[in-house]
Amino acid sequence: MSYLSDIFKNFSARPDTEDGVFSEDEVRLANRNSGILLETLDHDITPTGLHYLLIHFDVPRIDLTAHRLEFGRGFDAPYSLSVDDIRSLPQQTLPVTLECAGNGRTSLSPRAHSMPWGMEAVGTSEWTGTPLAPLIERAQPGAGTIEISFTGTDRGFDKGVEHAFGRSLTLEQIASMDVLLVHAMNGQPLLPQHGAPLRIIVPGWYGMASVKWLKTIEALDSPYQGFQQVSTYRYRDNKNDSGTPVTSMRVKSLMTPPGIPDWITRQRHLQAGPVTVSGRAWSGDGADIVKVEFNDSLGWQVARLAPSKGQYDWAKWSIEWNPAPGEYVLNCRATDSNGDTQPLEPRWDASGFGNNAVQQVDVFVDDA
Ligand SMILES: Nc1nc2c(c(=O)[nH]1)N[C@H]1C(S)=C(S)[C@@H](COP(=O)(O)O)O[C@H]1N2
Ligand SMILES: [Mo]
Repeated sequence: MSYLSDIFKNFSARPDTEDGVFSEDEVRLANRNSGILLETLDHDITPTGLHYLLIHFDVPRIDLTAHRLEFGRGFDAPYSLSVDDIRSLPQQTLPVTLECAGNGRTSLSPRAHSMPWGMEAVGTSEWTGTPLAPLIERAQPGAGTIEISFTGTDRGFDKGVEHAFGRSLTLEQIASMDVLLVHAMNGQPLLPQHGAPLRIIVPGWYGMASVKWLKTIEALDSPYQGFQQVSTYRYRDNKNDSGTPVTSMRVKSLMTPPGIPDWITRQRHLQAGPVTVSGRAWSGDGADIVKVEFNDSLGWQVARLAPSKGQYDWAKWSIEWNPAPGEYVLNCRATDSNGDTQPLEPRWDASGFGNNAVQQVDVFVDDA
């Protein structure tokens, strides 16, 4: 390692946590990675430009016609496919809700020094592509294969370690989770920021598994050692913990904040009288949402639930609310078919992953 590389690695060292005011690093990340606007939660399918973004390094510049997906090392029958080849395979379109594992990070104290998500890192798209499992079978994973790795075109440094963004899944996970190799989002070719020309979608898992700008698929006979799996996406009580892997999305719900906002604080204002409050609820592992409750600080009430379009996308909930003038803190809380319910308080995590605590919306209600 050269002298200059060592200096770079020290320079790129970062504090583990932050409290209070946002650091320059966090503000810079927030300007690059946008979240959904909560007032647009009502769309079953999030309009493409409103889908959240999480890009660790740079959006790579890829020649879309020359790009080939390689089924390489570890396969007995390696081959490669162009985007057109993939378009000519059997096609499937799946509505899938994606959420970033770091969503809700800023409500932890202290918070991890990373992308400062409030609660907006979620969205639902109709993803079109071809099922991944048959393509892997065709490449014939070598004897002793235990995992398949997925590597993107993007490279960068994290904690001084240079790597390409990558993740792995077991063969069983690929088959049982309907993993799709996709080239289109909401009927249009993938946009550069969402992984053009190819990505995978891993329904039910937090977004980090859905590798964008996919370039290489390999068959491994020992556990994958990629940085984003071994060193990043793990639940930990402290940074020295080896932790447990971050996988499926925890049960969660959000509401469209009712009324009209204050420009800067986003606090809500509305007039007394009946109003419909609505929002979304989702969970991982294909679990269904079985209940959503709403609380205007006077007690929990069960909301109406409309079924989702598919197995892996969010459900819509709604409830009539008829507030008297006053100041309210509104909450919503979902329960899934595994019997898991959102906690009232976040559980702390060293990296700020998996915070599914209930949302709080401050509302001021005036005389009609
Ligand atoms: N190659 C690559 N894939 C990636 C990422 C990345 O930085 N590089 N970010 C991951 C994370 S953490 C999330 S939450 C999702 C976000 O997908 P989106 O930006 O299309 O919403 O992409 C995942 N796939
Ligand atoms: Mo993420």
